[in-house]
Amino acid sequence: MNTLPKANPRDRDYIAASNKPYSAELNADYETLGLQLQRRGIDIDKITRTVAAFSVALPSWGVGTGGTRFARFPGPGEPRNVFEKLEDCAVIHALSGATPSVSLHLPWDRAEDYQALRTHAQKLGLRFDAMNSNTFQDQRGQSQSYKFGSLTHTSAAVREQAVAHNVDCIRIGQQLGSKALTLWIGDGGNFPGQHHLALTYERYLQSAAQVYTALPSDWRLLIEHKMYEPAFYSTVIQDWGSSMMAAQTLGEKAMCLVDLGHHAPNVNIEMIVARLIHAKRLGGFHFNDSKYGDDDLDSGSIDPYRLFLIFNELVDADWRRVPLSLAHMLDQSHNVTDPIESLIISATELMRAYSQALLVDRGMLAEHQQKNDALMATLMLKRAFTTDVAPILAKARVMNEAAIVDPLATYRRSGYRAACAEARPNATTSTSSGIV
Ligand code: RM4
Ligand code: MN
Ligand code: MN
Repeated sequence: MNTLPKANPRDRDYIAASNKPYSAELNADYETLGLQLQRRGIDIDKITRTVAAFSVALPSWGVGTGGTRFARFPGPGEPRNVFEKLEDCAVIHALSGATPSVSLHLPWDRAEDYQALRTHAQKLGLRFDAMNSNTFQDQRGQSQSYKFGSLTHTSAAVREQAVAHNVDCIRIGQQLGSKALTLWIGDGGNFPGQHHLALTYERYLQSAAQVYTALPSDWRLLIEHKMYEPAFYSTVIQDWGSSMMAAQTLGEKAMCLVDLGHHAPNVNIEMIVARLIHAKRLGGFHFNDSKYGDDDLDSGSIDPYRLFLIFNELVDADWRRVPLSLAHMLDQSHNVTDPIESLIISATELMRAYSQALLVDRGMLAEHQQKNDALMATLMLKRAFTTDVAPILAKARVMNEAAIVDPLATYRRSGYRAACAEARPNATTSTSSGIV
């Protein structure tokens, strides 16, 4: 394997050559697992096909090195513009087989020619997922400041500017073939008394209604809540209750988006998911992980069981034939790793959690629940979670075009990062703090 030349990881031949040494091993492992699952009444091929059909959108801002409010330590060869971000996203998709779409953030991803951007994406085999607006930073040339809020600001002029920016995001998204706008605002206060809690929410509803009105008929508005940060005392859309009431007030195109990192530690997120499914307002996810107050660690890196329990709710809804149409996206900040590597692994972790959730024997689980056999019920989940599904994941990648057996090793061996460092000589060297 070491004799392979440095190569473009998007090259199918390179991927096929990388797969070759593993295929006999994989077939043997897959067969063994298939027999084990058969004894549990599970058809492995059915699971693999379902997992292979899973996909998650990449955050355009995730392919650059992230930072904290203290510092940012950029890595070599970072993408310098949205076109280069898409190239990195295409590498992630070629290797993971699970990330065919990209979510853009404006104005970070502003381009002069959106048709050209769409064509570029098509050539790379990518499409555009939800658009993300940004009214948590001031933008060059704008007349009003968001220092004290945007859609909920006390000043009508600021609110109008924030609404106009969101409408602009929709219009640009239409040119790109996107079908959703994700609305996350940082609005909120740092001091008790700073904001009138009730009136601020009312202003949110009025502004959000204007954005909602601008949605094309086949678009959705995904409302994202976040407990705190940048506001530290009273964030306007701080929880799923505020988000769901807003969605219900706005109309049926408005749905709630759950960013896993936007909750207090130990919050039972899978229950929030279950409630939103019940209310028919679950619109999608921003996947990541967290330990304390952070919201952007790699998916599955801290608490893979929680990730599994969330997927368990989704699979359960499917089992009960509750229709769901979800926008899945990774929303992570990679401060100490190569972002491409983190995103490949994160996409894989989602597929792992999904596969494990598909292994739960739901009939048996329902029986144990009915009989109040708490221990047997919880063991049904543990049994699925502790199954090593690696052969399913590898097979799903092989089944997907341009999929591979060991994505990370193949990426590293290709020398892509070093090639980027040469091809992108003027990548940002800024060491200032920041979210991206
Ligand atoms: C926020 C939130 C948004 C994301 C920004 C960059 O915490 O997660 O979804 O757009 O960060
Ligand atoms: Mn998010
Ligand atoms: Mn976040």
